[in-house]
Amino acid sequence: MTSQSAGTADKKILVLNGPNLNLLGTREPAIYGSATLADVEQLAAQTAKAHGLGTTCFQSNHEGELIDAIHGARGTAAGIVINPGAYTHTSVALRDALSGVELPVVEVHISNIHRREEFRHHSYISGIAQAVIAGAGISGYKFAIDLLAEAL
Ligand code: DHK
Repeated sequence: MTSQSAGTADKKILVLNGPNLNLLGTREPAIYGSATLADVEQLAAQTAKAHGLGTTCFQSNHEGELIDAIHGARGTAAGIVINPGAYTHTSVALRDALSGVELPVVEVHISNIHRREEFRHHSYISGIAQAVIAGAGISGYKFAIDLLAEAL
């Protein structure tokens, strides 16, 4: 679990990373690259700052903790960037939490999930996301924040 904050409370983007993304940098680098979670969070903070926004970054390997973080975004964040990891393909609860807080959501995947195993092709999150970015590496987080900033 990590967290990082910058910027004013009313103009924050919540950047959420799900299970196993704490292993970025060492986990299957041929698929996920060599950047670490700290690199991702720094990129997100820098991108947001360039738009006059702040970030709150959170990673968890536990579904309930991610849901609690989403609930906490209501009234404290202007939008959510989420890489739900494997919960993408399994979690109705995460989808319900995201639609429940009524904030714009951009779903990010470092890898192109559509070029991988069949079980990764379906996302429970995409149906409630404003946009889905997959296969752009960690730049996907930057693109997601650029998009949210444009919409805000
Ligand atoms: C990350 C994971 O941990 C996988 O479970 C997803 C996603 C893909 C990614 O590409 O960032 O299937």
